[in-house]
Amino acid sequence: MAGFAGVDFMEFDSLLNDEEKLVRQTARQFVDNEIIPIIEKHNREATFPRHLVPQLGELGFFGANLQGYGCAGMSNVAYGLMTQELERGDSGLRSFVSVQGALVMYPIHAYGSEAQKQKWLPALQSGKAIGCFGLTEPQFGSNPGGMLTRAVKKGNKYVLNGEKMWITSGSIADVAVVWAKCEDEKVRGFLVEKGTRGFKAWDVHGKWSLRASVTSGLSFGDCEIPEENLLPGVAGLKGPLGCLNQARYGIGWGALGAAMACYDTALQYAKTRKQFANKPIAAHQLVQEKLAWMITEITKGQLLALHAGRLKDQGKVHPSHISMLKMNNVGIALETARKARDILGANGIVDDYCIMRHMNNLESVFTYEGTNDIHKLVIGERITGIAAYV
Ligand code: TGC
Ligand code: FAD
Repeated sequence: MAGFAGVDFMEFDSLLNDEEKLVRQTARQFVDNEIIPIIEKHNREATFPRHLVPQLGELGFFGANLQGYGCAGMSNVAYGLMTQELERGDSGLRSFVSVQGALVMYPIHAYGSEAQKQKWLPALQSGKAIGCFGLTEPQFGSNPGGMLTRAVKKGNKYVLNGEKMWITSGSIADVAVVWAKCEDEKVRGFLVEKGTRGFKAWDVHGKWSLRASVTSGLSFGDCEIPEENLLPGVAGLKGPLGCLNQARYGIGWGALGAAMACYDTALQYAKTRKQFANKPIAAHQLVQEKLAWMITEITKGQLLALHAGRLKDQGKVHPSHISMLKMNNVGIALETARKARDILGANGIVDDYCIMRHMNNLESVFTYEGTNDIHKLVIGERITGIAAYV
């Protein structure tokens, strides 16, 4: 079967260089050959396709836009095109790659000691080690500054107590980047290794979204963390929020991949499904309106992502730009999935087609990494100078 040909209504590809196209092609083939054939089974059985982790490492997809320590050092645009293709396969796979690179490798790279970088970055890059990022708590999601998890210094150790919730890859992680408040009320990051006494991880079951991804709760009961496992380079909420910029950027591209998969499926279906006068449903104006809406929003989303990526490569991107990217592209992807599901009629609800899986996944993507409304408030704060969270 021919692989995915891409969605390019307005010569978007003319804006990409050869390296960017090559990275996209590599990710595209990987998704077509390794993810699409197995993903519905994993989604149905709620299992994470862990066997793909070493291959993702070999392809250089973990921490792909970081420099050194075995990382691929690709541009942010190439990185974005890679996450776009992965999410065309499944948001869960893209999520795994986002967490590993943007939320675990990035903080070690940006805030870690040289010893921490040497110990963890090559292992995480290759997929020999898996990481997770613990910021959210049962009572504090959108407002992580309220966190209850505490780290108290005792001699050359920190004693960690608290709970984290909704943590991607939590129970399969070798290392957890955990954010906790210290005695000076500042938030700091700790590398909590698997097997640390008092550290427990369990999985969330019954999810109707991101079923091919591991989502966990973590608890810390008097966990003794050696002081060399503190991330020394940052104190304050800007530490974890700085990591979120990296991950939200990848999601902004990734959501386009899910939207493209839904649009492409709906377009092919509409051209062959016949109703009334033996005409394909694509011949009806109301169906064309939906398809025209989708391709317009995907095209606008591509241009937004590309511009944010170019700004990021030049060191000029602002967190509020990334909020706009994440908010807009996830929003239009979810709406694309809903319209595409409608075009498939009853066939849209079964997993012979990818649409309902993407739609359900995108409900999580809409919420995590800052809910859609939180990103509106970030943009509102940037343009008015007034924070409206409280
Ligand atoms: P606020 O007072 O505004 O800021 C505190 C300090 O942080 C700085 N800051 C940032 N720094 C870097 N990047 C950003 N995006 C930043 N936003 C703020 C700020 O300058 C300040 O620094 P300083 O030096 O003055 O202390 O903080 P606030 O408590 O009012 O919160 C603002 C708000 C609501 C925007 C923030 O809390 C927020 O973004 N909330 C959403 C939480 C969230 O996104 N959680 C995600 C958890 S991880 C996840 O979901 C992973 S999903 C996994 C996957 O991809 O599969
Ligand atoms: P809440 O903060 O309770 O928000 C509920 C509703 O209230 C939302 O509509 C929100 O927009 C609205 N709201 C909140 N505050 C305001 C306000 N000031 N003004 C207006 N409306 C407001 N977290 C991690 O730390 N690591 C992970 O790896 C991770 N992975 C995840 C994986 C999945 C599958 C999911 C679903 C979540 C994951 N999360 C992770 C958690 C995620 O970041 C949070 O769910 C998210 O930040 C929202 O928090 P909440 O669910 O507590 O919702």
